[in-house]
Amino acid sequence: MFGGNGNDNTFPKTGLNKITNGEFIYLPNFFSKSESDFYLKALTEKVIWKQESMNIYGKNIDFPRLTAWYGDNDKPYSFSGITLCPTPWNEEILAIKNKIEPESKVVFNSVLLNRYRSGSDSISWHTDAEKELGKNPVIASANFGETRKFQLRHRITKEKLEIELKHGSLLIMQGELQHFWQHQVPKSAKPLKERINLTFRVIL
Ligand SMILES: O=C(O)CCC(=O)C(=O)O
Ligand SMILES: [Mn+2]
Repeated sequence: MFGGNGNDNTFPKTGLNKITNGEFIYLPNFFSKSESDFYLKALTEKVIWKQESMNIYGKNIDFPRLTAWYGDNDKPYSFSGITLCPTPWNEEILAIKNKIEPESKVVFNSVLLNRYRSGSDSISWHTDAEKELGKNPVIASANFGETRKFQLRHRITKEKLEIELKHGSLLIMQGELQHFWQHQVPKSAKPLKERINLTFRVIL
């Protein structure tokens, strides 16, 4: 069962949510419907999407999603056994960045984009706690397209929380969250449309 500190009806709250060992800001209608429709189309068409793969025991396994890495610095970023070099910002991604920065109180220098083509695409349990993100990183996650479940799991207590990330929502993860909680977007057996997620980060 996924809970929310014992009270499912009020979780997550719009705004700041403080949980054990971390906090996040949840803004379900951060982007208007027309802005969200515009960004979904523009990002689908203009982003340079890549099918990355990971070598597991000598076999190349495709990631179950398409990815892209944009940013203003030339420091490569490594995760899940791959290293990505940033593509320079485009107009739409910069506009999204400019809109979320005042809310996040951080100036981001890079963004990882994930494109989930259907319910078969997913991202499995992980933290965004690589050392180049520093201690207690602020990560702002913008969502366009299909609603997907975003699940959090405490690394010690195994407590689980779930947030539905819908078209136009913004989730800002901060505090100790990345050090104590893993997160995932699970696969779904339901037929689901495309979803694009952008996680803005500061690479030190
Ligand atoms: O798609 C999402 O909501 C999460 C993506 C994510 O966790 C990541 O890219 O590190
Ligand atoms: Mn992540």
